Amino acid sequence: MRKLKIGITCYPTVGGSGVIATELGKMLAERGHEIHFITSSVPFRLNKIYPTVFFHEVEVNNYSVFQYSPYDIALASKMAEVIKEEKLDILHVHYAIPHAVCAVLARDMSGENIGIVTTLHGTDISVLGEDSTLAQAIKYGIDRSDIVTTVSNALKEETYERIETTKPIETIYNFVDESVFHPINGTDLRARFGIREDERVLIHVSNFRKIKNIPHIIEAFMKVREAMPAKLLLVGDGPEKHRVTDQVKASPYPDDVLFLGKQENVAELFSISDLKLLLSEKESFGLVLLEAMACGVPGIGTNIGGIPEVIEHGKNGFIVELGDTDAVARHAIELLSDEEKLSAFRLHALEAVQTKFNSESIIEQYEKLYERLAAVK
Ligand code: GMT
Repeated sequence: MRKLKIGITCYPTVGGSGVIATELGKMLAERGHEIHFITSSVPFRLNKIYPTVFFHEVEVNNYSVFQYSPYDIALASKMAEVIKEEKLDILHVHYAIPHAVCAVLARDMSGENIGIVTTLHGTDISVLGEDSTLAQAIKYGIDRSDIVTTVSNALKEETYERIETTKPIETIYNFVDESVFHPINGTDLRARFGIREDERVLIHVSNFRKIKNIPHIIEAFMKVREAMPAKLLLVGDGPEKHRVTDQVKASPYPDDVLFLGKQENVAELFSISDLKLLLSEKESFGLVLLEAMACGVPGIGTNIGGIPEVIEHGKNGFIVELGDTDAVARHAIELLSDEEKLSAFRLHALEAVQTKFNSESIIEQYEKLYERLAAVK
């Protein structure tokens, strides 16, 4: 296909949407496209130099008359500048608010007929879509984009339920960089954390927000711990941390829960784990589940949003109803006490990453969208 100049905007410092946008940009650059990140800071996963990846910083004017600094206007102006100066073919924005709206404004400002692709990631619909002050702006961003994608079919359905739009929406699943997320052998991490040979390791990685339901994870883990020696690794930080710490202190096995805080090399932590838990009440996809699966770790997740599209129940993990910590514990104990079954689940998890969520085929799906759009622009 012809090599394109693609602008990418995302939240550069946190969250799965920023991770996907950055990994997408890196992989597109490796396939010969020219990538222009238009963001407020260098995306945190952009940790290597690529000759065809450029960063354009959005700077916000803090003029004293502003009660609130106008980030959205600054972003749209920067987008318009980059569209014109770099002669972009496509602007791909991740997360509807404010990015899709800014992209539409930037197209107008630049006077160029640039193609806009908007990828919805989850909370931009499931949380912000509930807010009446934002719903119209989300609809506007969706309707005025040329192509809209979601990261799961569940999110597509939810978008139609919450936002009054008839815009065709396409699902393109998330992916991981398989050169980073793969089983890492020979690590002495288990020993360094004081995890004994006979102990099973369960892991949860998140931003510790309320919707992640970490209290259910602790509850389920304690039930597993009753039945077998095990440790729970809690990776991440966020608003629920204090509540969770108190819950663990009051639990029967406080020493078996390890708070690791924010970590960079989560692939190493997944690689010493046997089971990933994600018991969220909202989750459009659950990228962390896929990261764990890529390291050969099956997951237990709630029957919520896109989670059942990632975990195949009874094959590479289990799906449970929200709040049913007995079911989580039952499935976990069943799996963790059967070495043969656990190995089969591990293999199926790896297989799903290589097939359904294969990064190359997912990048190709995005390329096909860009190609389609560039042809009519
Ligand atoms: O909720 C998060 O963990 C962050 C959030 C974000 O906007 O970065 O994640 C959303 O996008 C991810 C990448 O597409 C998805 O894997 C997460 O499931 C989704 N979070 C929610 O829907 C709550």
